[in-house]
Amino acid sequence: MRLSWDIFCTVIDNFGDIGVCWRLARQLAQERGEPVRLWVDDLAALGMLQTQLDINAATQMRDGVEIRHWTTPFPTVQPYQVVIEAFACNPPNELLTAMVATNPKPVWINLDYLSAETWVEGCHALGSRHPRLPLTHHFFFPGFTAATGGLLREANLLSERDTFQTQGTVRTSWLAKLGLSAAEQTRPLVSLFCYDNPALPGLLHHWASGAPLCLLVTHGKASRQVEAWLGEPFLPGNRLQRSQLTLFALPFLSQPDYDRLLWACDFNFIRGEDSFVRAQWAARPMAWHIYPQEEEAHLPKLDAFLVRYLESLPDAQRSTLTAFWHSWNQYDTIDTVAHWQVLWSQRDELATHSQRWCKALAQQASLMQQLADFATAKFDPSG
Ligand code: TRH
Repeated sequence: MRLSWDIFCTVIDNFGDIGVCWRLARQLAQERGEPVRLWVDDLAALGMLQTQLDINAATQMRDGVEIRHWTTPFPTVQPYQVVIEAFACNPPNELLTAMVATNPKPVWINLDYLSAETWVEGCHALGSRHPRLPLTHHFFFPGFTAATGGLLREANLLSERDTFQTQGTVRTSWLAKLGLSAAEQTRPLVSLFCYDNPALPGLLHHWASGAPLCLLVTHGKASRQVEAWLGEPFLPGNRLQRSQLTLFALPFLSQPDYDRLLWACDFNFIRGEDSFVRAQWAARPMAWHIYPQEEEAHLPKLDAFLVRYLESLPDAQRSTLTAFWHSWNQYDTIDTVAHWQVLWSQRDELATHSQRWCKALAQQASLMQQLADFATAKFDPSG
């Protein structure tokens, strides 16, 4: 069935909310060829991901998606057949009123945050009646198991990654465009995307005093921390050397180029939600800096993922990765380096594991496909 989609996104902070929404919107438009309107309250944040965006335009088409600035009061529009509110952002009342008046009624879905916790399976796809209006909204949870909504994955993502990773010249020329010399490309490459992390200086110091390594530092919080450690300007395009450690300051990359960065590196530090998923599709070892929440509510979420992710590994590697992820997320300035050393000595086994994990995840239908199947099943053409 052909559908049309309204996606609502408020930008809380960082790039994760809009990163997920923009990726989903593009995939729906490009792979299903269906009308998609993306309503976002902060066009500047989307402008970081889509550099051609006119951040002053109320309406514009980009990559097959109609991008609308979500303003108050909300304009009069006819709702599309599926209304997705990302991360419980509350669609405007004017739209809800229009949904009530629309026949057949749109399918209303709350796309939630990603979590590996087991309760997610019990809540995925449940409906909840609006307290006043004759509308039901459905909770849709991304996840890692068949009882969840799966993960965003474009149809050609893994074949493009394979070409990049196996045909040496594709990777080589992409890294050369980034500014890496042929010699630098042969060194272990590590990408860094993280929140403020007091454990980072110790790692930088360790890398500088160890074997050659190239650190590709993403623009923003990561590059600012590296700059503070270096004690000199570290601006996009800069390359600085500290003993054996080469540090590259990256510009903010497009989402497709950020994927290539993950595919190119031997190890990826990632954070939040979207880069965390993309690192799993990169099939390379990774360390996740989970989005910190009050009262450490994020730590059980971290462990829930570790349990699933490491289930098939022997005890030794399981405890290696767990120890490093814990120390990285608990800002342990003493043990992080020691745990890294053990982890790095097991990087080949961890690389094999990342590939196995990625293959297993790819058996699931993508989040977009599952959303489309769900919306089709819920849409009642008779009203
Ligand atoms: O930016 P984040 O920290 O987003 C977070 C999380 O999503 C968190 O769960 C949420 O509650 C909070 O936002 C509000 O990390 P995340 O999720 O990885 O999103 C980053 C996006 O930015 C992702 O789509 C990848 C993209 N990106 C680029 O396109 N280019 C880049 O150079 C970099 C570093 C990232």
